[in-house]
Amino acid sequence: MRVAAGYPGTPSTEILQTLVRLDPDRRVYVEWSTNEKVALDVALGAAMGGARALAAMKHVGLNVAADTFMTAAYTGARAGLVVVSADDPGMHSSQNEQDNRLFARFAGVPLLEPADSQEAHDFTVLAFALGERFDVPVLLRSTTRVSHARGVVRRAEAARPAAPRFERAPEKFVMLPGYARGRHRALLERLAMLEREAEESPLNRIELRDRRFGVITSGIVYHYVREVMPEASVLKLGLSHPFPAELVRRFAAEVERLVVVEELEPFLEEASRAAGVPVAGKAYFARAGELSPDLVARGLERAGWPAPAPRPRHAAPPTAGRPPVLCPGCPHVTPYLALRQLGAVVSGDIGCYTLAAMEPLCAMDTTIAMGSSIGVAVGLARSGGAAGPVVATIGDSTFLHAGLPALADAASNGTRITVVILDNGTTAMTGGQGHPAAGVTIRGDAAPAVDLPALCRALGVAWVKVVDPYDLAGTRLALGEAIAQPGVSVVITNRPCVEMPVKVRDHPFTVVDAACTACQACMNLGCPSLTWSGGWHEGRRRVQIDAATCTGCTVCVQTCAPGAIVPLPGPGGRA
Ligand SMILES: Cc1ncc(C[n+]2csc(CCOP(=O)(O)OP(=O)(O)O)c2C)c(N)n1
Repeated sequence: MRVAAGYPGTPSTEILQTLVRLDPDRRVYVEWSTNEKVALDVALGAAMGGARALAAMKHVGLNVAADTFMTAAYTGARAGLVVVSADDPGMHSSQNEQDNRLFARFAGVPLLEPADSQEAHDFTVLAFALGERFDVPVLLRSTTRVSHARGVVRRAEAARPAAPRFERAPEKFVMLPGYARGRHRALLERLAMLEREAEESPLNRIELRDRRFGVITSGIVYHYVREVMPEASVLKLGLSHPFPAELVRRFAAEVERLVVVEELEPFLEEASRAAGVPVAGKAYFARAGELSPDLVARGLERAGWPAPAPRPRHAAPPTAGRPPVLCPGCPHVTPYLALRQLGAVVSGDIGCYTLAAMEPLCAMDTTIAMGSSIGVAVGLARSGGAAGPVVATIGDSTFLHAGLPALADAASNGTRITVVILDNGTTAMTGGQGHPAAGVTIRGDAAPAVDLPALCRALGVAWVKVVDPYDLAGTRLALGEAIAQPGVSVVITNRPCVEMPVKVRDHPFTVVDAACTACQACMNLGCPSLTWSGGWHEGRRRVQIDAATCTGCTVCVQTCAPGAIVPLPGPGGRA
């Protein structure tokens, strides 16, 4: 492989980060792209140029890249092109749990479903070869449990692909209707050939054991089935689209009773039925959420199979429920505090700052998809139904990913909204990856950085202001001014993420217990360094600061009317 591109997103982020770690000699060109569509375009262009390429993204990223993906299935490429979709059943860290196996069927490309770390490696190697044999992009679909598993992996010899060479072939690469019609027919012919491949592929294997019980499954769920009912016969599908209908019919004829066990959509189940095998699956297993060995065992029981033996349990010590919180000193807090005070209707976006929707800030009214905040704000403003000023809040990475077209839309149509760009210089939510305004590449090299205020002006915004979010009054003032503008206004915050590149720390603060009037105004910040002290004042609890985690951002000091919050005396303190 010569080129790899992606946009961070759990559980896919580690793919490119690990690639960089394993490739210190820089034999592969690796980039964080501005968004997933750009990543897929980069990978497709590289493959057209004859270089093996990979594009990695989380499942919802494929929605962003879908425009390219659907047509790349027509063009194919010269060299292998692998698209990795890291799905997230159970929504551990996602806004939905769509099943991207359906994308393979939709686009008409082969689908590989690894079940563990070794298969993730082996299937990727095979995907390049398969893609080259059939001149087609290959979708490699993982799920959180596979993506985040660790295991010993035997690495294959790196292939020595032919020297890259771009050859002009407009009828293949220029998708004008006249050429695209031919390519659509080519895609369908290719699918018919791939169907034969799926019937014979060693990735699809029948494991005959007790013939009374047969399971059709794929991915991590294969291991769950093996764990809870090791005696069952299994048809394990690794190349599950195109569907090996004949193989499934053969398996069905070998076993007495048959169920499909799969997470999310009835993808294999419907295909089995279409192949004339009257099989059930979702009658026993939920269509929403992640499966587990326990849930598989219970589903098999529901199907009337002999109850699988109880599994040994590792008794986990009870833990207190802890909602996710913004970090101590997080610069995202004050704009939301101010927006609540200003009575704004806030359309939010996706990033750490989405936590502003939760207690105690409770300052976000909508969150949909990356970049949606600005378009949704336009719609809310145009609806005439918003009771206050309409404000979109969006992180710097998200703004560059999908916010630019919407801001140009708002500016060119003169819609009265305010956009707050929470510029912390990084993609914090996914672990601190660079982006085009961060000035750093995935390999840590310095890079030119987009000038966000200049960019907003270039998009047609006349009123742009940069504020220090650690200045509570200044932030409130700027936001007040912004929402008074007749058209689009933009406020950009300018403090770095407290975790980047190393933990930002200043002198910690402390609360003078006797001076604390227990007004609890500081508690509105939701800062994890602020906790209840043992002291009381007029029936209310006083507050204390955990000096070990306080970053010294001073925001709580600014909320404290009696002036009870002071620098911690002593070494490292200010007094
Ligand atoms: C289409 C899509 N791609 C990727 C993600 C994963 N993701 C969630 S938030 C986010 C960006 C966060 O960065 P930023 O907007 O700068 O906010 P921060 O977390 O730094 O506050 C990413 C990449 C996603 N949810 N959807």
